[in-house]
Amino acid sequence: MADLVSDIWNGLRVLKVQNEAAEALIALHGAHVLSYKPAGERELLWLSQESWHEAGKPIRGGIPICWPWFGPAQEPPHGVARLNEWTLRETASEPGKTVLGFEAFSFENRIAELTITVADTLSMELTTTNLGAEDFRLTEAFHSYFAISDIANIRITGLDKAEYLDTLTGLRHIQDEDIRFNAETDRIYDSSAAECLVDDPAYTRKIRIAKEGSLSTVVWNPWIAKSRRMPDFGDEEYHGMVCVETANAGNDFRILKQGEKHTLKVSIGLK
Ligand code: TA6
Repeated sequence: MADLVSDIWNGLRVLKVQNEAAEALIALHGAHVLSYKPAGERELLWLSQESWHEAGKPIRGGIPICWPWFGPAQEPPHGVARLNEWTLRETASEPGKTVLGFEAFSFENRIAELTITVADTLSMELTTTNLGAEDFRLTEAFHSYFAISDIANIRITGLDKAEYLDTLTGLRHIQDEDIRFNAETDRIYDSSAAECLVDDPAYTRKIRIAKEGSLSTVVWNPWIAKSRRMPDFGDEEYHGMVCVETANAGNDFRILKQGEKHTLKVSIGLK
């Protein structure tokens, strides 16, 4: 059975992966994972009903690739990788595993090479190489949006006692216990290699987010006012999503000298 077919989704060229372990949908626009569903389980990722689906604009939801910078400090926010078309270079299949390798994406003197593995976990590896003569300060993230029963019902575990920057106030704090949500939350935990769980009792599941090459995790829910300010985000959609982003952000930036590489890896699955 062909485990990989091309299709069109909201006018975008997509790759549909279906194997014994899972199914996934990946747009070539931004090499953007839109959906990941382990066999017999409900969808793990969240997509906005108001998302844009066009060149030059980011898809709202799934796993945007923020590269070669993270955050709004530079234009466009979260870099250029998620705004451009990527090219599939090769695939490899075995029972319960489909591996997709993409052509290098280049921007100025840096390249990003991406591999996505769809199996009983979803893995993504992004390797940056600095081809320039100057040192390069890399920030990046897999900006993962997870589908949840309700933001009031869930908690994020794994970051207890971790230090974080509250980007809403600019103040730094130490996390006390699990992360729960009762307001806009936008935090960069930038000194932890820990794996996190999205613990969702109402969905009787725990989504596990493990990582390599990262000491930072970004946790975000826009809550009410910010949801209303975003044209590509429904006013009430904040109830059903949470971002747990696998990053090199905040104080966890990486300096790549000429010829140096850095790989950021995330593995997402059910505990
Ligand atoms: O997730 C962290 C964050 O930087 C938030 O501040 C918020 O802006 C979010 O990313 C979404 O950014 P975007 O550019 O995709 O609207």
